[in-house]
Amino acid sequence: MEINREIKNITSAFVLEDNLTECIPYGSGHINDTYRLTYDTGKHYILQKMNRSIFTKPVELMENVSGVTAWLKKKIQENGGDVERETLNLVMTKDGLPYYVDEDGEYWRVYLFIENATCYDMVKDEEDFYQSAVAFGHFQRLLADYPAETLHETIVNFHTVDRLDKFKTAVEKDICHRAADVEKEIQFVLDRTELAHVLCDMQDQGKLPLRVTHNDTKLNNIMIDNATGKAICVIDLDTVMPGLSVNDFGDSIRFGASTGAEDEKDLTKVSCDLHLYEVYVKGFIEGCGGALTETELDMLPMGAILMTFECGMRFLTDYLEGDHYFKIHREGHNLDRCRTQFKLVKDMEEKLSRMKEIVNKYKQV
Ligand code: ADP
Ligand code: GN1
Ligand code: MG
Repeated sequence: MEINREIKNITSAFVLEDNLTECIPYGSGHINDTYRLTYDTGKHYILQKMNRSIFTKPVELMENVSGVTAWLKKKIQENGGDVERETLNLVMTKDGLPYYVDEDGEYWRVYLFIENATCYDMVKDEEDFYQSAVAFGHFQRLLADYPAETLHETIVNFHTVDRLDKFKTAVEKDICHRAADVEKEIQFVLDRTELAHVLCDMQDQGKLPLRVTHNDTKLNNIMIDNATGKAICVIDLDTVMPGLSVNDFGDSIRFGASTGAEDEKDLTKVSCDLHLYEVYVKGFIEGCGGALTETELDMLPMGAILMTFECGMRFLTDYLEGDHYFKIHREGHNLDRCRTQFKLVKDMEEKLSRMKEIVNKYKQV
């Protein structure tokens, strides 16, 4: 990407080196615009334009990210770890802020680049998946005593039954006239409206504790060290909010224990791999180090089903509304994504008792 005046202006607002030689789009996230900066010293940074239509409270969001990364830094230091690789590190602006607002009102931030580490979009080696499980579990544990009440709810009702209401509205409005073509998928949701209530009800009844959660625990939000194969850093902290541990577990299973990509068109390739599920259960429970309650452990399989259902419903809602939320790279991309999620839900519903047995096996260790 040509280093245009806009990028030069933005980067010069931050405390960075002088001679920027390259700025290229980077990664495969659905939400933010991410770039890798290279300076003539060879040093890299991550530059991100935060998605303003999704993150409507960017200042609060950056307060969350600053608070959580400072907390993690302290814990990593206490444990003798490498603070520049084991957590995200924000680069400040020359005005001492963790973000820069450009002339158009867009919010930008810069992170130190974590070198010699990779984010994987699919499980190629089950050890990577195990590592991501330990890392997300460990993230839970390190933040178990973080004052969760000081975190802002940056996206209100992120995992609640409100998602179902939004879906129903999208079907009723049908602004793109797409509903008639996806009757089967719509019915799939309507057949499971009770499912959408299960975890919210338990939370309301105080059966599941509120925790600091990541809310986007995909395998590609973990950086794996190229040399050691160990998960070193949990990234993408935009959705860190108070929430449920079972949702964090569930999102990892939805993405990483699937035998197909999130947008696979050939649904015969998509199912929940129980071996990978077991690998993750083991790693997550180990990483949490006893931080989860008995009920949380019992609800892990339900978390996997529900998060997959919710994500499929979100993809379908976005398809019906004209693909304004998730970035798409082809016609019908969100519908393809929805279909993989519903295929997984169905498969997990059939495998539920086995999924429970697997949790029981590790919870007794
Ligand atoms: P999105 O919310 O759009 O998914 P992410 O914050 O996950 O954005 O970043 C997108 C990609 O950029 C990641 O998958 C990863 O490959 C890369 N990335 C993000 N932060 C860093 C970092 N600090 N060091 C190296 N690569 C990073
Ligand atoms: C989005 O930014 P990314 O690609 O890591 C989304 C998640 C979804 C995910 C589906 C803020 O995550 O909630 O689960 O896509 N992030 C937001 O792949 O909505
Ligand atoms: Mg990401």
